[in-house]
Amino acid sequence: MSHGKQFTLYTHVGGPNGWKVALLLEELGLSYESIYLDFQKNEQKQSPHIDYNPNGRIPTLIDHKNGDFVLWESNAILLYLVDKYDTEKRLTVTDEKEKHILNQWLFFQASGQGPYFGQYSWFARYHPEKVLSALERYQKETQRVLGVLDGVLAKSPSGWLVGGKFTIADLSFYTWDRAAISSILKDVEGVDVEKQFPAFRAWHKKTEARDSVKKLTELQAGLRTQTA
Ligand SMILES: N[C@@H](CCC(=O)N[C@@H](CS)C(=O)NCC(=O)O)C(=O)O
Repeated sequence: MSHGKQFTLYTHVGGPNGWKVALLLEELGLSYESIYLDFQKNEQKQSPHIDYNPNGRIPTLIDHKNGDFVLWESNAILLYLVDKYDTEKRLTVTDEKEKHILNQWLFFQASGQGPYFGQYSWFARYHPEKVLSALERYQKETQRVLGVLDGVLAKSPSGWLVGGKFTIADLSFYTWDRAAISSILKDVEGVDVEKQFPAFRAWHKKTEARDSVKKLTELQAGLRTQTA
């Protein structure tokens, strides 16, 4: 076991998918050590990380109290953690239909939100050429996804996605939504997230106010200044 912590989390200072897992570990009060990989050095594609995760992308989690069990894909990790360690089922649901709805949101996040928001970041920061049509496509797709969430949340009496409470479904969207607000849609002419997607914005703010989120946002800001 590494330094007596139950989990090792391979992650990245800026990567939204890694912070999702850290947030749930915080929510569940589980102990973990984060190893921040350097993407500039391509550490995610090298040993030791690649030995655990053949996909070479973060996050990867190792559970030392469960025979050094290794898991990757952030939403698979969220499901594992609530299944095994959320004994009171605080952050998940138990009703059969609601379980499927929770999965629906996790799949939508992993296929419809993360990749599109992530592709925007790739074209904005790393792609060698400036491809305006690609940037516009991903900005439009980001707005479309926020519209889907806003429509559903506006009709939800609790203001949460499933089960009438905050669950891993809500948590799974948070970190990429933060990127949408602070970066992807920030300076887009004619776009006002607050006005266009009020139910989405209210939902995002409720998550933002959680202790786990406040703690890790502060930690991330500190790490960013160290690595800047
Ligand atoms: N579907 C995966 C996506 C993982 C992913 O794209 N991670 C990004 C960081 S947020 C990454 O490792 N990028 C580095 C690379 O592609 O080499 C998940 O949810 O875990």
